[in-house]
Amino acid sequence: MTDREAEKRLAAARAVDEIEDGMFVGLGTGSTTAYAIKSLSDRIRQGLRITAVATSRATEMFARRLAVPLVPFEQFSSVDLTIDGADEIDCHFQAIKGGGGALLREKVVAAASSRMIVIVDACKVVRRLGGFPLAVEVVPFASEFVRTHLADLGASVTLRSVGGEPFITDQSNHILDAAFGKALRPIEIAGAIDAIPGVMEHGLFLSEIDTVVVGRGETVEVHL
Ligand code: ABF
Repeated sequence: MTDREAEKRLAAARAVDEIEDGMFVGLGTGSTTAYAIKSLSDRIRQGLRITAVATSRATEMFARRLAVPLVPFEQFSSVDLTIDGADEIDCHFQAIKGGGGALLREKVVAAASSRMIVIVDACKVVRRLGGFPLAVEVVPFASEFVRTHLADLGASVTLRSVGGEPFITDQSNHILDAAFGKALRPIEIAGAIDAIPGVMEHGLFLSEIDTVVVGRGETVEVHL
């Protein structure tokens, strides 16, 4: 196991320790959260009683394979505790998420959560956001319109594709990856993107995160 994978696993296990019997748990998307779901599955086999909601079809399939009891989020408006990853996170608990393409459901579940824990390996912690491209989910009808407006905001924009075809989200939308670089001013850019018609969601999480758990070497840091 690489150092990074070991760090992810450490952070994931420490976050799962925060889950209490009877909780309604939000499950994020990505490889770090996959470690958390495996750890949660072990706890469930040992008697922990929870129900969970998945933030993507990929997470839903993975969690079902591990016998994590899931319910459809459509019937709920609040979650006790969500555990999810991030692509970048800074000391203000502001993050760029969306590398995995699940940012819309991730943000809804994060906003519905009484407590949101982000779990990362050490290299995800940055002084300034922007090194990682910001994912923007758009309705296909508005893809070029939004691309143009993102470029006007100073980003280098690419339509996310897989095998030469546009990546399709769980909501049947497209994703534009907007590389703003370290000049990114998160609050200003988030407001500007929210104002562009056709945008469904973006990967700036500026107020949802309560706790950051960082795997660093052989240690784990919990930042409240
Ligand atoms: C998800 O976790 C995404 O928002 C983010 O892109 C991803 C990070 O993936 P990984 O944990 O595999 O680095 O929440």
